[in-house]
Amino acid sequence: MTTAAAPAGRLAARVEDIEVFADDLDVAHAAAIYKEYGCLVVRGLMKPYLADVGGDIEATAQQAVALLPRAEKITEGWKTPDGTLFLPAPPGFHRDQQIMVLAVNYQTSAAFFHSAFDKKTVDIVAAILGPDIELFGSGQCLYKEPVGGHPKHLHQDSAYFEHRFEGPVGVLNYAVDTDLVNGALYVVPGSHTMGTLSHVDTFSHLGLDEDEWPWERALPVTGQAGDSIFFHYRTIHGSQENHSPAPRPVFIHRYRRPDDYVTVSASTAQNRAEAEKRAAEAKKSNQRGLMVRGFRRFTEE
Ligand SMILES: O=C(O)CCC(=O)C(=O)O
Repeated sequence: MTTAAAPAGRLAARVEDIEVFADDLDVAHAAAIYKEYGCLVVRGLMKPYLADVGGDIEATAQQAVALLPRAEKITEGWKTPDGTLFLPAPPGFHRDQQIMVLAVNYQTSAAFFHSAFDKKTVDIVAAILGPDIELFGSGQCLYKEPVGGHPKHLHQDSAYFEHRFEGPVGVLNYAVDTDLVNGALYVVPGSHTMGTLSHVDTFSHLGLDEDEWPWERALPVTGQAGDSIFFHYRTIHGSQENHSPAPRPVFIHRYRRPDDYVTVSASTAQNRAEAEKRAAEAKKSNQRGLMVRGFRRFTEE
């Protein structure tokens, strides 16, 4: 449903317009929604993996907190030896630092890796990107701690990793029931066609100017544990603080064409500006991800 009355960069979509159900999946219809809106909700897609992935997430959270005394300061916050990224904690929190990106990934969790090969998930991605698909990155787990856990301001992933071609399809999966209190994902349907917008430095790294992109321009997607949200890497998205008494983790897979590659990689406005100057030097050859479907043909660079 597209209406002329929609504000710029936003199709007048309701959640029902971008939603399908894993139990009754029409792959072509799901891909058509994604192509029109730059986002797609698939209810129940990751349910089969929840118990195992959730167990690894909680074990990793405990491990990361135990490693906090050994954390080193980095540009984005603090990093513990297991690779977990911490930010300053909200006021009144019982620690000085809170978890942001938890070190659960394909190197640490077989359950997480296994879920990346989910047939229905890869079928949808293949209908979007084509028959040959590689993983981009090692999977990611964003973990909002209880009672104020970090917001992730509205942003486009392309601000962090600009690509040569179509860019990755992100699949963000709710590991717990997620609502407006504990940090539902907001998306801006239709914003994937806007190109990469200028981002500024925020508490949660690169983000859009809040005056220009207030939360009211985005559509919140509440859901149950196991629901998945597909989004184009230029689709504007973000999530607010977790004000519930329990953690709010999500786990994310990213898929791309096997010939696609990062041309600009950044986490701050300054390092983005510097990386843009080197974009033409980027090559595929040192960025080969693991194949989840199809075949990588040899190409000369
Ligand atoms: O935890 C979240 O909801 C934020 C995820 C996100 O914005 C991202 O991965 O780019």
